[in-house]
Amino acid sequence: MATAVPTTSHAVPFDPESIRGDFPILQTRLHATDGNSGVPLVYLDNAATTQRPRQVIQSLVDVYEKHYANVHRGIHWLSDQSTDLYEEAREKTRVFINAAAREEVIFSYGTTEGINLVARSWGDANVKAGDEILLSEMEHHANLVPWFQLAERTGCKVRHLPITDDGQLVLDALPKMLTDRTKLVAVTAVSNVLGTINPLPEIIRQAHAAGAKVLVDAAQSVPHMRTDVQALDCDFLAFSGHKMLGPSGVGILYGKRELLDAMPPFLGGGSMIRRVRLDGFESADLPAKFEAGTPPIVPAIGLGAAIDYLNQVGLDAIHAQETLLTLKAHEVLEGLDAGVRFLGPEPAKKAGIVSFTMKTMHAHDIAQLLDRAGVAVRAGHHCTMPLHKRLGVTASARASFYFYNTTAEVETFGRALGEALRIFKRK
Ligand code: C6P
Repeated sequence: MATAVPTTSHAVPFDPESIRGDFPILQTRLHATDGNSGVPLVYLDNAATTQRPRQVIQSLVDVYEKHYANVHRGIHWLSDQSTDLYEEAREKTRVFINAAAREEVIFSYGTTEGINLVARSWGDANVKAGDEILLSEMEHHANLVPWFQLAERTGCKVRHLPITDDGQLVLDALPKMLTDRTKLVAVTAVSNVLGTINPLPEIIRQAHAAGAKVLVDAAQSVPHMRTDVQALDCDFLAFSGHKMLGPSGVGILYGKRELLDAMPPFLGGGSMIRRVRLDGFESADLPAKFEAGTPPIVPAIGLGAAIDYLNQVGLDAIHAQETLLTLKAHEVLEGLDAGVRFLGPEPAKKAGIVSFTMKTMHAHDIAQLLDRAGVAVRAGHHCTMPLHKRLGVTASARASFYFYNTTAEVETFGRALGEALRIFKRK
C-alpha cells in the first residue's frame, strides 16, 4: 500500500532485544517452584492482544496524576488539559492512517463497536430488503454478526466471497458476486487465523466500480503495516487500540466525511447533541455525533502514546521483523514429525500469524502443554467458526507475533512443541 504517513526508524539494524527492555511484562518468569525460578514468558498471542511498553503505561499514569477530567464539558483548566490531550490523540491517529480530516476519526470501544456502528447507522439508513452485503469466508465474528443482524432488521442478503483451500480470497469470483444489489463489501485486511494479507486495492476498485461501499476490518493490519486510508480509498475502516500497544477499551472508526455526515447517530446521550428539546434533538457535528456519553478518555490518550512508539520503531521495520518470525515458525513446525497442517498460505503471503493443527494432538492440548513451557498461544476457533468449518476443522492452535518477539523465542516454541509431542506419546 502506498502511503504518505511519516515513520522514522528505531536503531538500525532492528534490534528486538533493546526494544524488549521497554516492555516490563516480557521480563516475567512463570511456573516458579521452590528452588526453581521458573521459565521465561514467551508471549505469542499478539493477535488476541499485544503488550504495552513503559512509555504507554507512563502516559496513563501521567494523565491520572496530572491531567484527568471529563472532556469537552468543563469550563475549567483541568478539563481543557484533558480535552487537549484527547484531541491530540485523535490528530496522531489521523496522521497515522492518513485520514484527510479529524472529523473522519471516531473514537469507539474497539473494532467490534466500529463495525456495529456502521451496520446500525449506515446500514439501517441505506440497506433495504433484496440488497446484498458481500463479506468473505474468512471474516471474524465481529464482521459477520452485525451484518446478520442487519439482514434480520432489513431483509437484505449476506453473501460470502469464497476462499481457496490455502486460505486466499478467490478474487476471480468477485466480478460475478458484485451486482447492482451489492450495497457494501465488508472484508478483513488480514485474517486473524490465516494471516492472509488480502488484496484490498483491487477489491475496493472493483466494489466502487460496481457502486458498492467498502468497509475494511483492519484489526490485524493497522498495528503491523502502513495504512493510508486515502490511498486505499476505503469508505470505512475499523481497528482496536489494544492490538497495537494501546490500552483496551479504545478503537477507531474511520469513515469518509460525506458518509459520516449523512449518517444518523448510533448511540444517543450527552456530547452527541447540538440541542435537546422536550420533543426531540439535533445532532452535533462530527466527530462528536458518534461519541455519545463520556468517551474512553484515558485509553484514547494512551493510544496516542502507542502511536508515537510505533512511529519511532517504524512500521516497515515492524513488518520486516514479523516476516522473519513467520518464516522461522514455518521452518520450526515443518521440522516436527507431527502431521502439521498450516491453515493459510505460504509465509510470503501472510502477516505474523501462524495457525496450525497436528494429527497427533488437539489444539487445546497443544496450548496447554506449551503453557507449561511458558509459551502463550491461542487455541480454539478464534471467533471464526465459519472459517474453521470451511477448512474442515473445529479448532486450531495459533502463534501470533509482534516486533518484540525474537527468533530465539520461536526456537523455544519449537522445542516446547517437540517436548509436548513426547509427553503426549507417553500418555
Ligand atoms: N480478534 C483474536 O484473538 P475487538 O475485540 O473489538 O478488539 O476486535 C475484534 C476483531 C475484529 N476483527 C478481527 C480480524 C479480529 O482479529 C478481532 C479480534 C482477537 O483473533 C480476539 S477474538
